[in-house]
Amino acid sequence: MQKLLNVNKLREDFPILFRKVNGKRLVYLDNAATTQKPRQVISALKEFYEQHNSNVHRGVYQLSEEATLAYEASRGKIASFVGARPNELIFTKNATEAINLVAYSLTWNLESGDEILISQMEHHSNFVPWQQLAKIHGLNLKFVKITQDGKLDLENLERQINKRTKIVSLTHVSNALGTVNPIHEISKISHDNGSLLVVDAAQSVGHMPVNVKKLGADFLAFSGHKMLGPTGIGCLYGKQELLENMKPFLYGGDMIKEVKFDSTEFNEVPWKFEAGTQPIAEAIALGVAVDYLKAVGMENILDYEKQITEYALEKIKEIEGLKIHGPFEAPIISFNIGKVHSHDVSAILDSEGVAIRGGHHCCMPLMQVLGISGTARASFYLYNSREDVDSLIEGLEKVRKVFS
Ligand code: C6P
Repeated sequence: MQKLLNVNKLREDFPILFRKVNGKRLVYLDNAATTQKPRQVISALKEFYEQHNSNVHRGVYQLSEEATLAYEASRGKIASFVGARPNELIFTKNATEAINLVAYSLTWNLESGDEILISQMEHHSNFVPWQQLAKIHGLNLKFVKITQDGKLDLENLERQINKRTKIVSLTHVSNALGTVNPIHEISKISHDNGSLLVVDAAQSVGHMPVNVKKLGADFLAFSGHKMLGPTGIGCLYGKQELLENMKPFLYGGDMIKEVKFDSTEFNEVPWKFEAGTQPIAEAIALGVAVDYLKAVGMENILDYEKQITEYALEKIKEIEGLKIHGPFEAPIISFNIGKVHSHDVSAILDSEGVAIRGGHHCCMPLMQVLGISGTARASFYLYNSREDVDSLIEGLEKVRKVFS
């Protein structure tokens, strides 16, 4: 059941939205970089350290048992949020580490000349690991082209995929263009070809209903801090049978069953991939962020973000000399105003209390394809109001005047 979001009520949960920046009301529009945290998540961190702080899976005493229960319960909640089983969800530091984990573990078995297919729109986190591992293992890294309107060129994907393509790794939502890629369709193409599909879901899990089974992902990576959770915690979903056959990424404590002088038996999944003390409080608080998102409803969030993005697009298009990049399929608007550098756009907006990101957005190869050095980017979330959009537009008018 879809319902209208009461944004003003929601905003009360986010203390930071009530501070001032440069004497102005904070208008936070850099949600693709990281989202703000509700009181509930902040309280969960505080409560863990004040009431339950201890290590997990190790202590045979009450505090440690409480921490272990909360940590594993959070894993269960987050797994179910993306349609996975608890043992298919590995806690990592962030989406970047999740992609590195899968890249290191999968490329180990590949042979020289095998191919990996990514795209021109990938974030460096889903680009550099494959590029570097391809060099180490003698693999061929290929790039799906983008179309003029900033979408993934599916015909080009079908032309490039072949029997040597062992891995296809693509972003679900582009952080620089706001494109939503048709992962379900890509999953069919990949699997028909015998390739594994890795999905970078850093920009999707907090913004729309995501179900790994429905998408047909073999692996899916995301970051807690982009979905109301704390920094320092992310997740990798992997199909159980695939995870079971993969080598661990990091070695050390907690990922073992038995260690002898000359050999080690590894723990079961997911713990086989969680070496050393994990960010326990952060993992628990991410579970609280998931509770929050579920209570609001992912369909409602998606619907609201569409409304606020459309409202912003209508207004932003009226600004003289403004060029938008991308197909506006996600709550991300990437643009340039004439020849004004995106950092200048950001700095002037900042003087008005409006926080946006300028630059290459960790997508330098994409910027090369677009023939630009960067863009200014406004990205929205469930707590952004129409008033926030109006402040952005007023700030952009100021930019235009300063540089005219
Ligand atoms: N994008 C942005 O401002 P980490 O840093 O590991 O939490 O997330 C990496 C990452 C991976 N994939 C995509 C599509 C992303 O957008 C990001 C992070 C931020 O766009 C920081 S560069």
